[in-house]
Amino acid sequence: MHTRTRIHTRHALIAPDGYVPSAFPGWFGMTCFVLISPAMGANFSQFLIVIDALDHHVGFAADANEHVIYVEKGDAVIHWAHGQCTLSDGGFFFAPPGLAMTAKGTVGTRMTVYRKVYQPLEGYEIPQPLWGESNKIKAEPFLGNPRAMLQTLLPIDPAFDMAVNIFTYEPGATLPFVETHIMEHGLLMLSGQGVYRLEENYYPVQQGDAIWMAPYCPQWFAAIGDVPAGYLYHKDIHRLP
Ligand code: UGY
Ligand code: MN
Repeated sequence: MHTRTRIHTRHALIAPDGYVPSAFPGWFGMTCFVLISPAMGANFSQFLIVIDALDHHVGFAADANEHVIYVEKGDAVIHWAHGQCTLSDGGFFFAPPGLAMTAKGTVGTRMTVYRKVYQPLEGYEIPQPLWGESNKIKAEPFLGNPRAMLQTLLPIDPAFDMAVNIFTYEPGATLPFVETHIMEHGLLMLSGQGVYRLEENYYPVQQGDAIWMAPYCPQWFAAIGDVPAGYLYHKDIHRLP
């Protein structure tokens, strides 16, 4: 038997061939895979939720965690005490800490959720709920390379302690150097394929794979194949260590 999944102390590649769902009280009609979590040493969690039935429930209580929901495919309606919004393919929602919410989707909807304890910043209000569509967010060349385009989904504002970005590479494009940084990443391959360097390892990766990069995990990516390689990732930002 074989799996591409690798779990190390400073990084992990989690391939769909090994996914096993979790059960949570009150959640039904969906499948939830906790792909990354503090149980592996991360400072955040990354869930993949797939809606299986018309009658389903996915809910998050009001606690110290902020959440970002990204709809990879399908439709989702997010409800909270004072509002609601509808997301479709590429839609995203930011829920500040203290916001209880539910997500209702059509059958087959795939959502990624980032969940992390929010770190307040003196002098700044906790951000309000916010949502948008990634296909309306301008892509910028990464460090001047128009073949490696970056979209920044959340506002660049010190009140946010998390960035959620989409990186899209033309085949053959690469990260320009092996990055080593304090910021942690949780990543989902949205399209295409490539080779991810994590510490001293080079992994073939493809659509559907998730990756955890702990702080200071040396990282590099090269896109290969016939179609652009895209990934969604989160990054902790704007707070002194
Ligand atoms: O934002 C980043 O740190 C990004 N360049 N890292 C990555 O794609 N692995
Ligand atoms: Mn990085």
